[in-house]
Amino acid sequence: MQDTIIEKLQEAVECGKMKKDSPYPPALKGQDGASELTVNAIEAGIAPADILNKALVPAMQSVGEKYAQGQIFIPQMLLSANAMKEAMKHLKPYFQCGDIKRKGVFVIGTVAGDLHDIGKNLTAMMVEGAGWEVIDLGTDVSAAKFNAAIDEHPGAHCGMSALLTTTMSNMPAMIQEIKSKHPESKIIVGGAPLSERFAQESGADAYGREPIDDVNWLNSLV
Ligand code: B12
Repeated sequence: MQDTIIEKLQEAVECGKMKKDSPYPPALKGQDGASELTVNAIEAGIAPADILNKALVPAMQSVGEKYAQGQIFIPQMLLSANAMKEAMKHLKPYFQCGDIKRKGVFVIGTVAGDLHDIGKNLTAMMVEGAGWEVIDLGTDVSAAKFNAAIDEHPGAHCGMSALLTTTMSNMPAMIQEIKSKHPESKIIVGGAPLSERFAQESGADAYGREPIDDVNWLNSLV
């Protein structure tokens, strides 16, 4: 019974079924979505940490890998992330009371001067789905804002996104400013115009072409 609910919840998140009345995907019309299945799981006595770690995290891991391999595209990844968020709404109280432990804190933002946030948002949702607490600073974020967020969450790691060749050039100085105040915080950079080589030359600890790269890198730090 418990295994069936976990399996169904994982499937609902993977295929982006948010709620029973959600029209997508048509094949699951009228069936419970991530929201109802999470409630069922809690009522069936499944530990909230197991709901997260045995259903939601594997579902989002699979979604991230399928996206990186070109088997699914941005709209499907967004639907899965939204289904995951529906499930997370019911788990929130258990995070707050400490029943579910997060892996750590990840601070993310789009770099100063840059307003593009679609890739950054996707990355934030995937990292949250992997069991991290995400502090999303939004767009046009300065190094000072990153530093203030790390002050509040000591030991947090950072992610920076840039979509413009003009704003990616702000990254090296921002990374230096953050590293000089918080040498213990690791920084990953991503965004369409970036490359592994640029990340290395900027002083970042890692480069992520896809959100799943960020998830795997963060998990390797735990
Ligand atoms: C949508 C868009 C906009 C929207 C942004 C809306 C929003 N809320 O984000 C608006 C209309 C606001 C906009 C404005 C501008 N834009 Co624009 N925009 C685009 C567009 C069409 C799509 C970008 C996008 O969202 N892609 C989809 C996402 C999912 O991809 P992504 O961000 O790369 O993210 C993926 C990865 O890179 C990775 N990733 C991203 N961030 C991170 C972070 C980490 C840590 C990790 C691990 C991974 C990761 O994960 C994602 C999933 O794979 C691109 C063209 C294109 N085809 O890319 C132009 C584009 C980026 N824009 C461009 C330009 C020039 C501008 C403007 C300067 C236009 C103008 N003259 O005003 C302004 C700049 C405004 C500003 N100050 O930022 C140029 C940039 C050229 C360049 N070489 O710098 C592009 C390439 C268009 C072009 N061909 O000329 N834009």
